Formats: sequence, C-alpha cells, structure tokens
Amino acid sequence: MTDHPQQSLVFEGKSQEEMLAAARAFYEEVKTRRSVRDFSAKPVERAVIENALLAAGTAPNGANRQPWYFVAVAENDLKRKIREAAEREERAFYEHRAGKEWLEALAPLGTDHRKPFLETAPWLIVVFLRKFSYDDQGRKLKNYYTAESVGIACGFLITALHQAGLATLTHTPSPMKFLNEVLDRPGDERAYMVIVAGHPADGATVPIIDKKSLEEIAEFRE
Ligand code: IYR
Repeated sequence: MTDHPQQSLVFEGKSQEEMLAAARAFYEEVKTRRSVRDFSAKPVERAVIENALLAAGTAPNGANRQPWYFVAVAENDLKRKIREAAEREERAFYEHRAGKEWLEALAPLGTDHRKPFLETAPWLIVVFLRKFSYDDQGRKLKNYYTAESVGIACGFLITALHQAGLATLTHTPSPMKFLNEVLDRPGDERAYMVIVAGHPADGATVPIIDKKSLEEIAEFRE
C-alpha cells in the first residue's frame, strides 16, 4: 500500500431502479448529440466553457499527470488565422492526401476543404496533448497513456458542452502543427483536436446516419 494521504470515497449510490432509469436517461440524452458543421454567431458566455473545461479536467488519466492543455479561442483574428491555416491543410487533404477510399467514406458527411465554422462559431477549443510534465525544479517527467487520457478528456468535454445545450464539432485538420504556431504553444505539446462549440445555425442540417446496434458493438458473457 501507499503512504500517500487517503480520504474516504464520496460516492452517491443508487437503487436498482434509479440506476436503470439514470442509465436510460443518459443514453436518451447523449444520443441526441450530433456533429454540427453549420454554426450561428450567437455568443456563448465564457463561464459555460470554463465549466465544461473543468469537467474535462476530471477525466481519468495516466498517473494523474493530466496531460492536456486547452486553448479556448473566441478572438476573431485568431479564429481567422486558424481557419485560413486549416483550410490550406484541408485543401491538400481533399485534393491529394485523402485517397479514393477515404473520400468515399467521407461522402455521406458532405465535407470539403471549406471550414467557415472555424470563424462563425463563438468558441474553438484547441486541445493539446502533453507528452511530458515538468516538476518544480523544471525536470522533465514522462507522461503516461497520453492519447488515451486526452481522448477521454475530449469525450467528457464534448458531453459537458452537449448537456449544457451547445452544439459541437470534433475537428481534426491534419497535420495540426500550425496550431502550435498560431497559438504560440511549445513544441513538446501536440495539437490533438479542435472542438468547435456554439449554437447551431438556424436551419442547420445533419446527414442521416445510423448508429450500430448493441449486438453489433457488444456481446455479453455472463
Ligand atoms: N479533417 C477533414 C476530413 C474528415 C475526416 C474524417 I475521418 C471525418 O469524420 C470528417 C472529416 C475535415 O474536417 O474535413
């Protein structure tokens, strides 16, 4: 066992009925989330984003190194720079890098290199992955399971934003190195994802797609 200080777990249990009702209600809620590509310019107050980021920061992660850093961008000039750089990368992706199979997979989504939402949406949350931490003396420490940890934090973030009543898009321009430059982040941080957040535009549409059934994604061995 460890010498590290411990405290009693604070855990609110539920009855069987409450548990099933809560599990169902959560599913009903999260299944209404859709990736939105058509945003309104309607502002979202910073405190909403702050709380969603606090929720993201509670994610389980390797050795509690919390290997993430979030830059929440609302500033118009920065959003424009991000859009311009992302569209340059995306153009190269759609014209050269993607290949036929990938383009076919994307066809139902109707995406192309144009990313106007990067300027229209009130918030772009740029998520960085930190391969290393630094202790009080500035010594470099390895972080662990960084991709898993940051992925989970992004899941929390998207879910927090959704339940707050916001639309999101997980955007992954590739390569994302330009984000370090535009946002002045150190070279040992890797841009992981851009989460676009705001209100959907009036009349926004989303592709008709379906989710796999439980039988397709899971099995039980009891
Ligand atoms: N990053 C590109 C392409 C793209 C890739 C996947 I996989 C998607 O699910 C959606 C888009 C873009 O943002 O257009």
